[in-house]
Amino acid sequence: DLTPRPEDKFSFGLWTVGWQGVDVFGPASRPALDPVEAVHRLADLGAAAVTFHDDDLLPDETTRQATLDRFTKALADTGLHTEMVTTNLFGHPVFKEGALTANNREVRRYALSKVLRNIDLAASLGAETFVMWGGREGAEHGAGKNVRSALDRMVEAIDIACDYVREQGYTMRFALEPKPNEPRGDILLPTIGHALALIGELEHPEMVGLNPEVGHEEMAGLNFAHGIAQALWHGKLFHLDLNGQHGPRFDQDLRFGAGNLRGAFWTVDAMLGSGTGTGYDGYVHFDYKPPRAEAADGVWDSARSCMRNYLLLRERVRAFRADAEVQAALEAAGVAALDQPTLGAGEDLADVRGAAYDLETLGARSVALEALDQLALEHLLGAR
Ligand code: GLT
Ligand code: MN
Ligand code: MN
Ligand code: MN
Repeated sequence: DLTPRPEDKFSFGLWTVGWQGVDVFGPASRPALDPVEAVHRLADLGAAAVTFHDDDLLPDETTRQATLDRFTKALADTGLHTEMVTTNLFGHPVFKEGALTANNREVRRYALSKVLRNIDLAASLGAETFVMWGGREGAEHGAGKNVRSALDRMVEAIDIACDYVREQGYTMRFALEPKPNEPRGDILLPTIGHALALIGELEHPEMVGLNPEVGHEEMAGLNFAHGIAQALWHGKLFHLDLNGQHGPRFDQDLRFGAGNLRGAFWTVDAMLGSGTGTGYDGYVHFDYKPPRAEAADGVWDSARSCMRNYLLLRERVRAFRADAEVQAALEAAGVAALDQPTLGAGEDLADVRGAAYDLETLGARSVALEALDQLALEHLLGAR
């Protein structure tokens, strides 16, 4: 069934459907979208939750409480949940040279205060996840950033935020979002792997995981399905950002399913844990930008399409995994044999080193991978 339902746990950033189309070549092409309207529209389309940056919802101190009241009423009226909150540490010129890792200490302290205030807001709304995307944490110039010090300051800020959450008795977890570049020439924590390694240096690593985005990994030429499979293997896929991207170029933030469609198929397969037994059970969060050319109708068409494409791909993935011919092809490819440890119980290295290996036969063996992959393509193309 291709109707989005709350149990599908679809979620959208207010900044996605609310993007006005401002880019480096021109101003807004669409009017501002009231967050209350966004909540109602998304609920009507079948979403379960929304997410936002502090400044998306509450850009202005004088209207802060009134907006918050209208927003929480809209949530109550629709049953939508705020599952994730994040902090805008990139828009204001004060963050032009970085936020939590700016060279300027005043800026770092201001950024930290903005994060702490926003953690309180996230907790008051019951958000489970707090995302940290460091779009301005990086550099364009080789000598202008001491990378070791920047990583020290990043760890310091995350440790402080974790301590604060513990002291307040909040239950939310943090999710780091990697991105290789844009807006900075080179961003710190550019990929899933870099971010995973940083988590190992934290005081409370159990509180911190990842929020990987399809397009960001693909900008770096990486395989997103493999990236989230590894994050799952580490127990670190706390959240994710689904969208579309055509290979290494500027961040396109296409609707999910556009761009690398084959990658999207394997992404859904990895999320369902179908090849591995361990999947993702968090919110299915879309972080995309309705193209600047679209008017309001196109905004809602694209939001609807993100969910529909996910459901279509889920249907295709399930059909692929349930197909008896696919199971035979998996068998022929020996995929399950990799589950077996390389050394058997009670064996020692002499068993491995002393054995005779028939390299001729092993070198000539069938791996049967093309046949298996063609079955996946046939399912993706609707031919099976
Ligand atoms: C910004 C960025 C996204 C991040 C958001 C979280 S903001 O739109 O392009 O990838 O997920 O700060
Ligand atoms: Mn501590
Ligand atoms: Mn992006
Ligand atoms: Mn994102």
